[in-house]
Amino acid sequence: MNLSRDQLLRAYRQMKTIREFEERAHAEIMNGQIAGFTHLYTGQEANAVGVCEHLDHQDTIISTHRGHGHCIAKGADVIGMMKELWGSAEGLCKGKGGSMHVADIEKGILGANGIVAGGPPISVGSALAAKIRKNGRVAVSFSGDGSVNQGTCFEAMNLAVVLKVPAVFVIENNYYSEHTNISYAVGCDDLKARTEGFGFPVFVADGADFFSVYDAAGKAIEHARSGNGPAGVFAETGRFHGHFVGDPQYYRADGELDDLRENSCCLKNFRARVDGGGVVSAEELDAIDAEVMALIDEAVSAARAAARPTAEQVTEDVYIQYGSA
Ligand SMILES: Cc1ncc(C[n+]2csc(CCOP(=O)(O)OP(=O)(O)O)c2C)c(N)n1
Ligand SMILES: [Mg+2]
Repeated sequence: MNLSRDQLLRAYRQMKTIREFEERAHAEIMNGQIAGFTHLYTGQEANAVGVCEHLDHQDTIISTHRGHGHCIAKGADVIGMMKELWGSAEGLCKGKGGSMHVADIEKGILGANGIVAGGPPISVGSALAAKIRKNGRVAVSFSGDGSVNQGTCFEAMNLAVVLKVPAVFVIENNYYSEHTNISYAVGCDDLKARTEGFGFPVFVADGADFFSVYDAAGKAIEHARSGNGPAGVFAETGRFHGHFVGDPQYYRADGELDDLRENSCCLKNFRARVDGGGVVSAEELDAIDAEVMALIDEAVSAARAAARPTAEQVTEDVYIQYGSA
């Protein structure tokens, strides 16, 4: 695959940053330091990074309730995000969004989104804006296996084809919608085929493998950017934590989580893939690990020390102008 050394190092750093952001957020929530409801993305990092490495700040993404990874992959400031989780006035959204509503319009991050399948229709709007303005941008929505049973998702996919807009629908199949397995919740055996039934190509990826996602996403994004209308990416993936932090996960099979961490870890897979290739060394990846850990420590210290919003600030920014994004 045609990836430069810098691109490889950057992709690994992004995945590692998401992993450690999530693991630390998990620990801080369990310690009672972060309030609110949180869904962790750990295990799915290759999907966010494999897609967003094809995008720049002009392109847009719309995320989900499990959105930290998508936002970091798209370039959100990690310290600002940690402050946001802490509910600080210095957070990316002044502490008013929290985990499920991180957004950064300047970076093309139209927001995490607590409504399952709320993202695909927004991405069609953003893609329509790109088509009208002829600016070559694409609009990506991330959503889960649970989202593809929602009417909003069907409507968005159909409308994207009808309008022939540069929308890319990334479906992350982690096999669960809350606690319900896909085998119970989805009425057909082939979600890819069902999605293609709307009339656009869908590229399948192994969501534990950055290179697989990067390849599939590259084809989908190229298709959309070239004016051919929407495309999809369908990634098989696994989440290492529960649906939400605190989920006892009684619905998991014995050994399922251990197996996921052992055999479906994108960081391990990345290391195995580049090992011995002579382009990136294990020592360089170790150095990145250390830098990421230092960044996450810095983010937590900064979040702990950051100012809380005042009572007067509660009514500020209730309505906001989003500019041209
Ligand atoms: C419209 C809507 N219905 C139900 C919910 C409750 N809910 C929150 S997350 C979730 C499951 C989503 O599953 P999936 O799309 O597979 O994403 P994942 O949690 O696996 O990342 C549900 C049903 C919601 N937030 N919005
Ligand atoms: Mg799911």
